[in-house]
Amino acid sequence: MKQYWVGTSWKMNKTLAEALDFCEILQIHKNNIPNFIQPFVIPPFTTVREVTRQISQQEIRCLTGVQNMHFAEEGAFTGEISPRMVTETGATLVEIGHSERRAYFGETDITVNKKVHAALNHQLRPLVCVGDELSEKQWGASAETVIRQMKAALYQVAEQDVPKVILAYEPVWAIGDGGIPATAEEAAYVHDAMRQALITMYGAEIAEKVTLLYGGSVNLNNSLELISQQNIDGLFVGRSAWNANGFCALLDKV
Ligand code: G2H
Repeated sequence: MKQYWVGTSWKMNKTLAEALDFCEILQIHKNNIPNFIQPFVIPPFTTVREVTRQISQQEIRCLTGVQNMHFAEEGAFTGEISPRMVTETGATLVEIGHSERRAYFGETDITVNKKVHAALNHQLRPLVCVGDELSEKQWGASAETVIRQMKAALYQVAEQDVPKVILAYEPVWAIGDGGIPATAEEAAYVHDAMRQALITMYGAEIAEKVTLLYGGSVNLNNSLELISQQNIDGLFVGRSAWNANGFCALLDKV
């Protein structure tokens, strides 16, 4: 049976107490999570270790990840976190290249690719975000933009490692307050193009194993239609899932 991924990045939200409250509600809900869903939570660095510990202790079938990571092993990189530090938290996913990091923190296609390699070298699964700007959508260049970012992220990744990389299509125009969620048709169009590009690059067998998520203003009203699209393998949710009951409601709906 196909596995659907449904997860949330908390972005820069939640104190430790708030993070633990979230875990408590998730624990109450854990037996309702169907086997065909792989939930995941991506807290800030300050709470990821404790969240991972709680999830494991309470035997909740949920993965955790971090929102960023440096590609270097160690060194004079003030404010950064290394791959080994991430591994030590117990998290197994590394979000890379979110549009907020590309826009505000100088993330580029090149640093995204370096981080993908660093994550794989440390047995962490990269969750790479790609997305078109509104202008690129208006030019009719959504698919080209996303495929270019995807190719850069996967540059020189060994074929056997490609299925370990999770790709999230997050249109920049759909993200956050004021974002307009992509319609199921718009999302499907780009996801189909991504899958087709992966087939051309690696062949159908590998391409079909790559998990393609959609993110950007996902909510209870649009989640089912989005995830029903053939090449959408899951949802990456922000605001609608920051509240634990909201997250659980989304898990229930899929
Ligand atoms: C996009 C998304 C989280 P939101 O960044 O993946 O956030 O659902 O709040 O648009």
